[in-house]
Formats: sequence, C-alpha cells, structure tokens
Amino acid sequence: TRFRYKKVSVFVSLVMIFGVVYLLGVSSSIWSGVAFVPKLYAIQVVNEFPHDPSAFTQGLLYAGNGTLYESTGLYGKSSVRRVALNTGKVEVLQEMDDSYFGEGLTLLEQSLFQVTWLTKTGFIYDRNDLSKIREFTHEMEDGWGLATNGKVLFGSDGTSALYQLDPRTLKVIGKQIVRYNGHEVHNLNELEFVNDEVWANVWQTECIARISQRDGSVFGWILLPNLRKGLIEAGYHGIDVLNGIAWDANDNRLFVTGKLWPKLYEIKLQPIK
Ligand code: DDQ
Ligand code: CA
Repeated sequence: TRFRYKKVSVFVSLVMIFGVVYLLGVSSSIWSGVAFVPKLYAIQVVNEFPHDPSAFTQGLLYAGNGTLYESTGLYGKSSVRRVALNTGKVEVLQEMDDSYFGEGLTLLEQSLFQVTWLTKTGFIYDRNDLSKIREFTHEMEDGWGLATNGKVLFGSDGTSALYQLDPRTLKVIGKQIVRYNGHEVHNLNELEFVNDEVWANVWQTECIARISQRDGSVFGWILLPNLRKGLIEAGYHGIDVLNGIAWDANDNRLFVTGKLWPKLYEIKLQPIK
C-alpha cells in the first residue's frame, strides 16, 4: 500500500505541475512565442516618401541604391517603372499595351518578372532599361502577386494558394494552401520575401500575413488600419486599398504603399501579442 500511495502522489504532483504550466501558457506572454499562437503586430511609421498618386500599385520591390521597381494596373495605365525612393520620381517607364492590367512584380538577377490580371500572360523585362525580353504563360488561376527567394518565384492568384514557380520554365513546382489556425486565407495579393518568410497582403483588408514557405501556415498578422485612414483624414480622395510590400534586406527597411496612394511608408513592426 505504501508503494501505491507513492505512485498516486507522484501522479497528483504531475497533474498539478502540468496544470500550472498550462495556466501559465494561457495567461502569460512568455508563451506566446510558441508556434500555435500566431503573433499580431502593429506598425509604426518611421519615414514617408512621395508616391505617384496615379500609380495603381500592383507590385512593389526594393532593388538597393534607393531604387524601387513598381508594377501598376488599370487598363491604359498599366506599367513597369523604376522609381527613386526619396523623391518618388519615375526614372524609367515601360508602358504596357492597353489590353493588359499589370499585377505582381519580382526581380531575379537581371530580370523583372510581371504577371497580369485576368490573363495567364506574364512578361520578363531587363532591369536596366525595362525593355521587354519575353512573354510567358503560367499555370496559376490568375496573376496577382510575385516574389522570390532568389531560387524560385512565389506567386499568388487571389485564392488561398501560394505557388512556387521555376524561374526558367515558369512551371508550377510547388503549391501550398495558406491557412491561419486551419482556416484558408483567400485573396492573397501582393507578395514579398522577408527573412525566409513569404508575406502577403490580403486584398481589401489592411492586413499582411506572415506565411511559412514550408507549409503555408500563417504565423503572424501585421495590422495596418491607420495608413489609409490617415490619408483620408488628411484630405486625399479616391485612394484605393493598401497594396505593395517591399523589403530592403541590406538595411532591414520595410516599405508599404497602396493603389493611388500619394505616399509610400517605411514602417517598423511592434508585437502586440
Ligand atoms: N487585383 O488587384 C485584386 C488582382 C485586381 C484589382 C482590380 C481592381 C479593378 C478596379 C477597376 C477600376 C476601374 C476604374
Ligand atoms: Ca513586393
């Protein structure tokens, strides 16, 4: 009986220890880094730059040396452009045929890759003069966002899918369904590769999802409700949704803008959970 009593008391102690650890896990922020608790981030604006208010931004990236590349949409106003960060000035402009609506854009070595809305046609341009090198067809359902990790292209098509494309053949070589706590996240739009993660702004929301490139799970949300609101309160009319994320990997700077926004913001993240 003594032996049995010992066993029972060890069992009770273990239950109590697990109970305390569990309660700590629920209540304490120490445990919020554990994978199953997605993190939330607010943002702080650390810099703002001028942005062409007629640019319906659909793709955005930072290429170093104070240079951004941008893809713009709307029929008759679509383009690929090289833009000076500090002034917002368009330095090189490649206008697209009126029948195309520019979408996601990414830079790999000397080439810019761009997809277009409601067609499966994409274009490759030379990064220096934006001359068109060739056209391609892709297998995604539509062309929305593009990004790269330097090896493969990531693509979005407005569904919950995050594709991997071979940059030489433009064939789909991988596909993840993006999920947040098991729920599919639809309307994935502009993409950016940031520190081994894929970031996507979700169309018509002011949220950016931080996505694992391995399994498509969302492990963080960046909330940006104040940017568009601030522009409207400052008197700007006719501005559309947040769209466009660019990462400066050398100086760890993060830029965001939106469709027809007169400003581009450099922001920093602040964990709030
Ligand atoms: N997409 O960026 C979500 C992929 C497409 C957005 C298309 C918005 C069309 C706006 C048309 C406005 C015409 C004045
Ligand atoms: Ca981007």
